[in-house]
Amino acid sequence: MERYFSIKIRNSLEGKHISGSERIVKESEIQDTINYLYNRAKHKPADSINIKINQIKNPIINIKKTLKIKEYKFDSYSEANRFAIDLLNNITGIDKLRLENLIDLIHKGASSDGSNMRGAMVVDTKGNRLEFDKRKGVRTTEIDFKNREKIEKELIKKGFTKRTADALALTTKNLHHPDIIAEYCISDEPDYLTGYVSTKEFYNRLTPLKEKGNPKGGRIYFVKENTDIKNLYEYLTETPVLIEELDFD
Ligand code: PML
Repeated sequence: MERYFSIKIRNSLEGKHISGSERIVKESEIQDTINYLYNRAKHKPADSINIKINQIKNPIINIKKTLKIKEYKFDSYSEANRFAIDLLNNITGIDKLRLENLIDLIHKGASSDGSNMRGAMVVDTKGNRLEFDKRKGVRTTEIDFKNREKIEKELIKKGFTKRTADALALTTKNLHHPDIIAEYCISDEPDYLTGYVSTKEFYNRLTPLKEKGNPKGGRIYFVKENTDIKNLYEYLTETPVLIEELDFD
């Protein structure tokens, strides 16, 4: 049986993270994948490009379909956030003021020094934050599409972006966990204004969900009360997941 490898690329400038991505591929695809990722990375203003290749040892979970994409357009980011808060209030039961405060933190830089958290906040249905480290949060990794090229082409043909592909894969993995019931996300790219609220069934893509020019961004994972946080971290950071297809009605 062919072995699978995780390939992670990380670009930084003067010690500061700029961007990164990851792939899960068969051994025979490693060389092409590295070439592809390097060719993409070399146009960025980085002074360090780090490529890490590790054999996947944990059993891979295969998910048949992504969440279903639904699109919503708004006149302003405040209107979109009100919609997001209503949706999250319905699903989590957290009161709207608490949701507003949590979302506001993401828009202002949720780490203690006002910068972006590298990972996501984790919030239970009582509105309490559960991250082990509140400056860093938790990062979902070990995730890819089985046939990424085909999926990206399909998404781009329908007017979506490569960022959509990455975000859709990541949030599909998140929502597959029985304790995660919703996710809120805005990009940390100042001019990428589309964000999303995911639920167990839908990837609700909201435009604009942030103010133009704002370099702050991040994610909130909403979880059930009494979630085993250690088990959740293990799933998000160590369990490899491959997704097979997009789900379009
Ligand atoms: C989309 O285009 O569907 C939203 C993608 C959100 C991207 C978040 C990020 O930049 O990490």
